Amino acid sequence: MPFLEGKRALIMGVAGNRSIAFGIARAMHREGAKIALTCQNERLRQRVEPLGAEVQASLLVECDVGCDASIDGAFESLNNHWGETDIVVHAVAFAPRESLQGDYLESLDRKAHAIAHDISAYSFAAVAKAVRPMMQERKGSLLTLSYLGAERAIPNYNVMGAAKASLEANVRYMAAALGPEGIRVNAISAGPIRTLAASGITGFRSMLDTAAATAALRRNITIDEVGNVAAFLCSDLASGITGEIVHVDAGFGIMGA
Ligand code: NAD
Ligand code: 0WE
Repeated sequence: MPFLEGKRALIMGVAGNRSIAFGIARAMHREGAKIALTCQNERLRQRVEPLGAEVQASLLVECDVGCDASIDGAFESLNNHWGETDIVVHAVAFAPRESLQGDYLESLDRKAHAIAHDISAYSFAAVAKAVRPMMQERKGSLLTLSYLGAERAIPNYNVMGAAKASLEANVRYMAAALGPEGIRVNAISAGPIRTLAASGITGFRSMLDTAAATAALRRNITIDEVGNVAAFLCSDLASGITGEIVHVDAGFGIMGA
């Protein structure tokens, strides 16, 4: 019995077939959810359209979360499309590339800090605000993606670590604010995966190798493993879980050395 039958899920952050958001869309589709997607811009739309077809997405709308009007426009489209919504997945992050390498303080500036927090943390709460009226009486569920760099100082992750810490605090405050309406808010803290966002990060290959060598399960994780946990967390099977950060990292984060 598929466990997301009758649920409507909006998934934000598909950029290609390796995107974590795409793994989540596939798992949710398999479990019977109806899927709508957002992509960042016109340019990505071409790449995302065929992926949308794979998960029978009934809507693909552009949404740049750095822009209030774009968020409003996307959720207006969603409201016109199917109105009430059960699930929103936020799989979006960005910091200027120069800030993701070298000494934290050397590469830090006010603008990079603001952008990282705006796109990677604030946007999750902004999206929650936009979808809130569409989730009334629907036992809604919101999910975002974090990384261990929120909790530990990971070389080169730099300002994204601060932004992910903010994102995880947002999960708790949002869960507290939306709990009385029956809306749950959680995050998956995923281990490293080679996606578009990871390509071009200096030393990513060796990071993957180290993670695989150290993790309790002695391997890395896949977008499908993240997708399965995401589908569970956004389903009624997880009705008692909110404000939680679930690690899907093959047991890397629990190791002491
Ligand atoms: P990805 O490149 O496939 O996805 C990142 C998405 O963010 C893209 O779709 C991109 O278009 C979108 N985005 C960036 N700026 C945006 C904006 N202004 N408006 C709208 N969308 C915007 O990479 P991914 O690894 O699948 O990343 C998804 C999430 O998973 C991110 O939050 C990332 O931090 C998180 N994460 C990734 C890893 C990893 O190792 N890949 C590990 C843990 C967590
Ligand atoms: O959250 C992320 C990466 C998010 C990301 C990626 C980019 C690359 C392109 C944010 N902004 C940008 N900006 C760009 O211009 N991850 C969890 C993957 C990741 O990124 C790292 C990692 C890991 C893991 C960067 C340094 C060290 C480790």
